[in-house]
Amino acid sequence: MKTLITGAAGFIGSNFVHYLVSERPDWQVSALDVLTYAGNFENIASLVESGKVEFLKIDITDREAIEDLFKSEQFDIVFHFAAESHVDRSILGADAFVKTNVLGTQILIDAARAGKVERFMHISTDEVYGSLDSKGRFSENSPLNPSSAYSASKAGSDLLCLAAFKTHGFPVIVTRCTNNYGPYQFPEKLIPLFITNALEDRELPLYGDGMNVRSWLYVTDHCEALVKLAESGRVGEVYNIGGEEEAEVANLEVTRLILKELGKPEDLIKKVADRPGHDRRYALSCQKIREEVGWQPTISFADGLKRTIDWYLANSDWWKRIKSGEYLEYYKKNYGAREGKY
Ligand code: NAD
Ligand code: TDX
Repeated sequence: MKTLITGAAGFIGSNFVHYLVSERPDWQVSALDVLTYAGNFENIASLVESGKVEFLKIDITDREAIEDLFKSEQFDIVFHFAAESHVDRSILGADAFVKTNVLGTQILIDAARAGKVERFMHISTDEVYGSLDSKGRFSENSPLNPSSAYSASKAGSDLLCLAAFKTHGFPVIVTRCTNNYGPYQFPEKLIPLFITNALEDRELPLYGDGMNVRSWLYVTDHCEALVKLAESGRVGEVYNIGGEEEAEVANLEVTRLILKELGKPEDLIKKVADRPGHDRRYALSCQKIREEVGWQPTISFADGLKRTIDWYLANSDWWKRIKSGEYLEYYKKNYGAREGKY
């Protein structure tokens, strides 16, 4: 099986590359990434250097380069992770989100269709459904109601994939997953940001009242779901992928668990001005994937959080290198104006 993974040097993409090499050793893996601020070649360097994985530095919005790739190599499956992925950055400026997430996805669809791929796995997000209050959960049939330019651009890309199925029979599966966490996550997202800030005895900037709820899924559980769906999911369908009810946790509680595990004081928590358009709660019904492909999460939130904290403790060189240069400029832009505003 010849497999192309886009966004392979990012958080979920790089975990997926490691997962495939270990769980499907007979698959040939090509890892594509343009290496934006969020892409880190180091995440997959050992596999590329040992010859297990081919690395392709290509921008998915470069139509000519993407078309040439699909003409020169015959891929059976594409796992499409490449995206601009951070909500706060989409609030500061949306152009890159529209370009990569919408146009980049269409360019890949066109090239993959011409290249006659057998499966195109489009990795999307629960954020396309918008926000819930304290009750209920979204199913695959819930209407799309995104709140940020990030989630609107992901919703747009989902619709382009489903349109390509209806118009051309393009063999696509759209997956919508809840919040992932685990090793190699860029320290702009809640869990790695708060672990690394706490380790540096810096404040943890909690948005609003801290009672927004996310449903957390350990990244290897997501990887397993994607492989199972590629192997036995139905094309033209959408599948939700999510954590168990015990993994639906308010941000304040996540923050307290991190501080407790690290033995750090709660006065590091600083409530700051809220994220504009901040979705209150996400929760998914995952009956479809459970019944059709027999997948369910295997790692509890308590266990996953401990593993994640241990990884950041053991890999301080990795995150300390990231938390410099461009990162510090972004941090000032996103958090500077929030100081003391809540
Ligand atoms: P990430 O930001 O860590 O990684 C994205 C990767 O895509 C980076 O390596 C980046 O260099 C690459 N990339 C960006 N623009 C590109 C371009 N134009 N051409 C080629 N490569 C490009 O993101 P992530 O958290 O790993 O998310 C991966 C995918 O999963 C995204 O599509 C995201 O919407 C989706 N998703 C993420 C989560 C989550 O909790 N992180 C949850 C559900 C769905
Ligand atoms: O500094 C912070 N303070 C804070 O209170 C940050 C970065 C976040 N938060 C809150 C906002 C959210 O309620 O924590 C929660 C999680 O925030 P993020 O880590 O930014 O994730 P979220 O906005 O929920 O989106 C994530 O899950 C769905 C990913 O970034 C998306 O790529 C994915 O689609």
